[in-house]
Amino acid sequence: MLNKFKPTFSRLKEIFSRTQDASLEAIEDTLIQADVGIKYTQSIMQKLQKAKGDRVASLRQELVNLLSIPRPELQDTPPLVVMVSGVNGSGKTTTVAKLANLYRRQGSVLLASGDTYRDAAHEQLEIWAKRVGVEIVGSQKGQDAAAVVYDAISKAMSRKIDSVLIDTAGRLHTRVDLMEELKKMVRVVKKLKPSGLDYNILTIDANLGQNSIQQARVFTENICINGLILTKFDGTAKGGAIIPICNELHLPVLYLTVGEGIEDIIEFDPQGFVDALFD
Ligand SMILES: Nc1nc2c(ncn2[C@@H]2O[C@H](COP(=O)(O)OP(=O)(O)O)[C@@H](O)[C@H]2O)c(=O)[nH]1
Ligand SMILES: [Mg+2]
Repeated sequence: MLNKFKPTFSRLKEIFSRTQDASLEAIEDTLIQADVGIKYTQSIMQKLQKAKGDRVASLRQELVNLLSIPRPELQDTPPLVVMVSGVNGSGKTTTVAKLANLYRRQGSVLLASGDTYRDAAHEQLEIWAKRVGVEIVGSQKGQDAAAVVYDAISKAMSRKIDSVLIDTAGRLHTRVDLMEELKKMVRVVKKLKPSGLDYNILTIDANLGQNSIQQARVFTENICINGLILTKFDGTAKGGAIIPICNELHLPVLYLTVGEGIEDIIEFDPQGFVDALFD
């Protein structure tokens, strides 16, 4: 995994390379510049002021602690159902394709085209489905997205497909009707699979930094999101916001995405992440 990090988030790494002189001021500057935010920077600095021994080692340990939020426990009731939601352009469709490519290595995958708002949304997902080599339950613009979810899960159950990945329409948190649609999609999953969604994922564009937290809250308050994927991590210098984001939302980061290609997704591991920032 470390190698995969190397060509990416160069800007964040550049910021963290400044901790090498390890003065408290340099560390504090680094954290603020990386968008760790005042609250978490202060709590880290307090720990470091008390810490004995290697200061950078203490910093690394503190970062790992802050990033270690438990992942959802999965029930073994196939099919595995994953839904991906988030605001427009946050990378939902691309992320669904990347996940499909990962899951395909473990079993059969069915995509559900739950974006019934945008023109050609289905076509975009279909191109990915072909490229990855998985099946897709399509939709037409204006169709009820919950009906698409119903069709996909029924099909997966009757054909014993291992996992269903649901793409959704981008929505601003302020659109109440669209939030209701997401809730309905969650309910439909429960109708067919009483344990509900296994992963209810929110994609967050890492370039937004801490500004994403308010938007994200509206999703987490409406539908029980149980994991985050931070997208576009390749281009951001605000990647330190991962700390306030996951701690304020009390949600684990499951993956980072680091490019537009199908392989540009990294399973998130706190220790590996912190090691990559410093090495
Ligand atoms: N650099 C970069 N671009 C990405 C990443 N993920 C998605 N994108 C791009 O962001 C744009 C929006 O992605 P899309 O999946 O269509 O977003 P959606 O509207 O949420 O479905 C597209 O141009 C993607 O290629 C990423 O990890 N890194
Ligand atoms: Mg999309």
